Amino acid sequence: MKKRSWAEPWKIKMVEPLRMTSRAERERALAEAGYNTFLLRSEDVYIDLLTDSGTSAMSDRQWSALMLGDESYAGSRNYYDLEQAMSDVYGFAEFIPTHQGRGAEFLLSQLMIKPGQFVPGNMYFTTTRYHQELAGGQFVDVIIDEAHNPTSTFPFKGNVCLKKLQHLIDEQGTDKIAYLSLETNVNMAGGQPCSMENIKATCELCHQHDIPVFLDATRCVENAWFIKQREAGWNDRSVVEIVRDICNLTDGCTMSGKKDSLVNTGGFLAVNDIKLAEEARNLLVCHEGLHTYGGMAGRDMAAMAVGMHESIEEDHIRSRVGQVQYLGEKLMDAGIPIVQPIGGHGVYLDAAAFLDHLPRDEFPAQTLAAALYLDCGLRTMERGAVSAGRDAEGHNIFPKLELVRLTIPRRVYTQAHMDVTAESVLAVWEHRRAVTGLRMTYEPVRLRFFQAFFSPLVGCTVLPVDTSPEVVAN
Ligand code: PLI
Repeated sequence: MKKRSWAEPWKIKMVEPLRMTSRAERERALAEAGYNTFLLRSEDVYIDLLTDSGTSAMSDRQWSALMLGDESYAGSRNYYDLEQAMSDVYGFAEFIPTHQGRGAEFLLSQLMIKPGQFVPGNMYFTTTRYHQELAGGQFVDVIIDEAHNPTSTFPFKGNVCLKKLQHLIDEQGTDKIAYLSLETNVNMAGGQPCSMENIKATCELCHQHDIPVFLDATRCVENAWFIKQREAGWNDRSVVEIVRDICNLTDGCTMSGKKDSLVNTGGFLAVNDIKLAEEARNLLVCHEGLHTYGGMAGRDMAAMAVGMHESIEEDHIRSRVGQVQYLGEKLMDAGIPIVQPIGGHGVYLDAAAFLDHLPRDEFPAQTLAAALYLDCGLRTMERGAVSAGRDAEGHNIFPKLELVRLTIPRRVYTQAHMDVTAESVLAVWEHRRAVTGLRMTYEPVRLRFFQAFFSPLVGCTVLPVDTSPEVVAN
């Protein structure tokens, strides 16, 4: 049968106008933002690929649900609907709503980690590791080596290395291990999935040693899609069945609803152990809110319950991941160094290879994100040394992966936006040798990437060539 083009399973009902800026305006905005894309005003951004977190376009069904928000302080109807949706999709026994993912990470870390314990995980995530350390724990990376190699095309680069995990257990003993933190579709590795085979083997090994496994289910639906596409024997199973199969192997999860669940805010902790749930609810009321809203408004919970069900519709997830693949393939075809295979929620530029004339202490990824903004107002995010922060001795951590993430919000941008994005990356690629580095001039103590300031090492810009596009009608 002849292959046909496909399009998104939705049409656009409302638009949000975007402002086009001049190169002079962008230079000014970037300097005011200390060369940190987190500090730009969104009105100075044309295409915003900073994050897929909280940036989804909601459906008309979600907007309608919003109007049915029950804003009672206690026992909101929307809480029970969301609890039911979580049970339908993820299947855990106990549901604790939080304002967003890091609220759940705080609760889990405080309750499960004793000071001095280790928390193995398949690569760090910034807020997750922060909360583990705040509770006195120490993160240990047990992801497979392929995950640290941007050019490896291994299809499940999110997998846990069982040897590394066994080594930690043998060396430290089970009492020193709080739990295993298992992230699906590993963000810092480039949106790379874990295989079902590896999840099963990892959970078996942990449970043999009475080590609980907590899932970071933030992008579990995207991971399930990759299992369905890439892992032998899973193609006939639905995405929601695969999500349930993953969750059934674990003891609970933290979740940022701002990603897979297609809402602008919200999250939860879900566990099977009733006693742990009770302790979490006790802590929740001190930090987030009552256990029937946990920091969310009733209308937020209503929209999330609908979004959770929409997230597992196969046409949705095919088109969501398909759009990311479209952009990734365009960049790969043009010879741009990106993390392979193309991830589920974004395309990650290998900034160390892209700007291979810059030393790591001139922050190539931060610099590349700044240069991309200057070209046409494209906003991206550094995911390299600045995000990694400092080690216990205060030295800068230089992770193997020095990346710039082009993160695709769900249901927001069109194929033409993807084309413009690819052209922008290509324009900077063509002038990459002219790009000069940055130094950090202000460094916050915690999660420094959000608010750090930088300044150019040479002259007053990182991209001395004006690559601004001349816009033509097609
Ligand atoms: O931003 P939160 O607090 O709702 O969620 C924190 C969080 C936890 N785990 C993972 C894998 C994340 O990706 C995550 C947040 N990610 C952001 C903000 C991102 O831009 O990727």
